[in-house]
Amino acid sequence: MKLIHCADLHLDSKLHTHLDRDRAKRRRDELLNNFERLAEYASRKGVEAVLIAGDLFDRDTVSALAKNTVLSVIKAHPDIRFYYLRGNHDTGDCLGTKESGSGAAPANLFLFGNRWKTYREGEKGRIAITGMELTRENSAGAPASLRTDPACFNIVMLHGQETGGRPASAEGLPPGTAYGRHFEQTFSAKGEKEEKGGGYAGVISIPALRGRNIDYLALGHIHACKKAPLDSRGIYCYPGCLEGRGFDESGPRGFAMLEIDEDRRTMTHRFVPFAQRTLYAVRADVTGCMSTAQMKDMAENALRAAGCTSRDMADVTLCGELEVDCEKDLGYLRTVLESEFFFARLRDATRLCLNVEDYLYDESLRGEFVRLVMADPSIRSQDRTEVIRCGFRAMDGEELV
Ligand SMILES: [Mn+2]
Repeated sequence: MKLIHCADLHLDSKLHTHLDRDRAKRRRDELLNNFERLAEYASRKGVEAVLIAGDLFDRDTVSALAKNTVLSVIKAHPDIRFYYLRGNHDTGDCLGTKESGSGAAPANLFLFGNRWKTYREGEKGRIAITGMELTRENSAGAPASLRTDPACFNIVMLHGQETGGRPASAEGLPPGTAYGRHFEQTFSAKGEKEEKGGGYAGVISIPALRGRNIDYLALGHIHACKKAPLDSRGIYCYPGCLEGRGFDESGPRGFAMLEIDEDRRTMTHRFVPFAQRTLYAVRADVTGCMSTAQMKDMAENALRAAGCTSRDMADVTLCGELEVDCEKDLGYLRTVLESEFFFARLRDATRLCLNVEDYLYDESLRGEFVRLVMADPSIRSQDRTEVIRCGFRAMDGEELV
């Protein structure tokens, strides 16, 4: 039996941080459309169940468009069961299925509550999907109250921050996937956002979930993909968000595809990149470049090497050392990159270098200027390179930027 495990779709995110109004709306629509694409992909591949491990929506008040679209996608795929466990961002009745008069939830939508609930899947009913929505009250006691049948293939769904787990294994993850130190950084950046945007984010103790017959712990909350061993029987996985929203979510994004053999209680598990646009944060070393044109080549090469295409979003930081008399126009470079990608951001972290010896015996105006600046006690030594750069620009008739 094939299943998809996704999480953190954050539908209806505002997305105003980097994007202007029109592009933010377009990205919001793309995020929503992803859910439709996901269901169609599932249908095409013969997937029978889709696990949504929380934060399907970015907040409790969901637009009518998002709510209606999600419900109609679920109804349009009656052959797929959708298991939706809410996270810390979508704690309310986001789909409105509990309101009176709004019609019952679709028959193929299965929800969870603040106590463990188990659904049976598979031809023989031997795949058990168990989940609990964590709250301040139930979080600590959740592992101890979990009951599983050791004869089943046990999937357990939870949304929250893991503690006490092992480092991620690189196996099965796409190149560039964050784990280890970078992964932690990704989370702490995200953690701050969760504080502002979401409600209580549960804590999931990995050690407390060992030895509980779990074959697959399907988690949500951390936006970078992570897969690691749980115990001798099972693994745990955060599939990451389905589509990156900010540059702290750069790199491939998607979901986990599971194929379970019910009789043998075995599983294959792989990451499927699925984002419509990917965010790429690259550093381009422009050491030795003497012109904007050369820096543009370096920036484009760095983006191309990372896999960035014109559909994607680029964040370029120029780094390295530049000669003080090089020609560098960030405004032009930014305009070029903006025209090449859906979104581009450019930052300058280069350092200027100046070889005074090159000018010691230079009989030009530049040589005389360098010698004057170097000998002037009123100019602080750390400002000299910048003063010389400005002087050179003035001599070339360029604007002083
Ligand atoms: Mn969350």
